[in-house]
Amino acid sequence: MANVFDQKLNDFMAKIIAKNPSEMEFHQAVHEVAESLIPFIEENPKYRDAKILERMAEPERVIIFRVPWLDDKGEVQVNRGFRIEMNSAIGPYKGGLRFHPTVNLGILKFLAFEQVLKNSLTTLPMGGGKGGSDFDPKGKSDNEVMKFTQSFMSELFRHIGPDTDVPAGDIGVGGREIGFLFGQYKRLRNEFTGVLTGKGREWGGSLIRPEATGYGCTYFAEEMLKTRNDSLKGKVVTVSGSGNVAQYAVEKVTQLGGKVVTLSDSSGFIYDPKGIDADKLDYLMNLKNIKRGRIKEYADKYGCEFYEGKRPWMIKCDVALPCATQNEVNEEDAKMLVANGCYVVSEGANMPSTPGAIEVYLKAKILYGPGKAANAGGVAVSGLEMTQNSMRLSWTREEVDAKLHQIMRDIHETCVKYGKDADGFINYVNGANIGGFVKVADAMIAQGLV
Ligand code: NDP
Ligand code: 2IT
Repeated sequence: MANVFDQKLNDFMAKIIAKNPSEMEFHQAVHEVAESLIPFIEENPKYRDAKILERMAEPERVIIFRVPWLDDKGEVQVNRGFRIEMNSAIGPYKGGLRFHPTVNLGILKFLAFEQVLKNSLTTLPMGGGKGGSDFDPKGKSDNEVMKFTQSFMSELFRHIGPDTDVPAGDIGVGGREIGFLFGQYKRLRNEFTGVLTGKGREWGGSLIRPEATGYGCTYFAEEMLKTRNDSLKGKVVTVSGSGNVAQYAVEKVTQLGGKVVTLSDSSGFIYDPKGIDADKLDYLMNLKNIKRGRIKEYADKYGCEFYEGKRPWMIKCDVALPCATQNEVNEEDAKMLVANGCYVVSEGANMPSTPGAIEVYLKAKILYGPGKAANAGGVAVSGLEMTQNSMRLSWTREEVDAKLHQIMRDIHETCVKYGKDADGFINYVNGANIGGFVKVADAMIAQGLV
């Protein structure tokens, strides 16, 4: 039987690759999902006959546009802007904007494809989308970031809206950028609406949205540990990245009694064996969010080791939380993690593990929570921000955090429901892919050929 599925997977992927040449990350994301789904679809032929997987791999709409702007020297700069409107079967397109020099069509299509399943897993009514630009915010002044962002929104505004498409942040897009984007949208449309999430709390933002992805990823790790009557208390945790997701993962792990010993950025990682406590986290937040400095400065300040150009997976740990970017854990790294005793991987980033790394986790039967389940807390609280905007009221921190925690428990339940193997091992990859797929697929069938 396995051979029949392999053949179908190969045929399906050959078409995806031919149709989307050189979009490697998109191929990778689709392959991982198709591998889980093809056996399920064969058992449920209504999905096969309606060609749901083929339809889901084709964006509903792709918008690509020019973003010209003037830098501080008065020189003209030109970037490229994108918005992938992937799937609106269960709600308006929803997903972040990424500003990073590596951004291209294939990366945004992988992110948008994953977003559709992730948003479905949250239990909230959100379709999937993603966008961004090859603009590099690093080394730019606030004025340059504002100029670029205003130009970006001057085109994007005609494609989005609170009931159509609701962007948010991702790599390189945080509170500052969302503020500039919102201001420009409001100016162009002359309306104050919940068109973006991750807004400031004085102007329609939800409490806990900044914390949500990191907290959610940690709650998901805790839920996985519970299945083995275990918890984060006393665990040594390695975290990569030092941006929004990493910062709040550190905070929540520490609150739950774990000890985080690493952080990284694109220049290398720091190893602080004593643990990153609340005071050190305050320093880090100021360094990264205000000063916009490099992680090495943490090592200089606290007298610990900085490993230039390296990733933290060589450090012995119980739990690893990759919170930086795609493909940051390769097969070698995964082997090193497992050999050093790591038995929990909960992904704050999107697709941080390569297919080879995932194979290592599954073979070793460790607790592995893939990004579309483990990092869904961010978009879940974005969904809660949309709800609060529609009601024109705001919930307290405690209310939002309780809802986030419950959503992460529900996502875990869904993964168990669809991912439990005959021997009791929970394959969260299958669980998240199938669990996310069913609701979207049923909605697509109900809505006819659209
Ligand atoms: P930030 O921009 O706040 O931080 C990104 C961090 O990752 C920085 O430390 C950055 O280092 C590092 N990083 C980025 N690109 C690379 C690279 N190519 N190689 C090495 N390090 C890199 O982004 P977020 O924290 O918001 O996002 C991190 C991950 O989490 C991404 O995969 C994102 O898609 C995912 N995610 C984010 C959500 C959110 O709500 N923000 C929700 C769900 C997932 P440097 O500064 O040196 O570039
Ligand atoms: O990848 C993601 O889920 C995000 N960057 C958050 C998207 C959102 O709409 O909050």
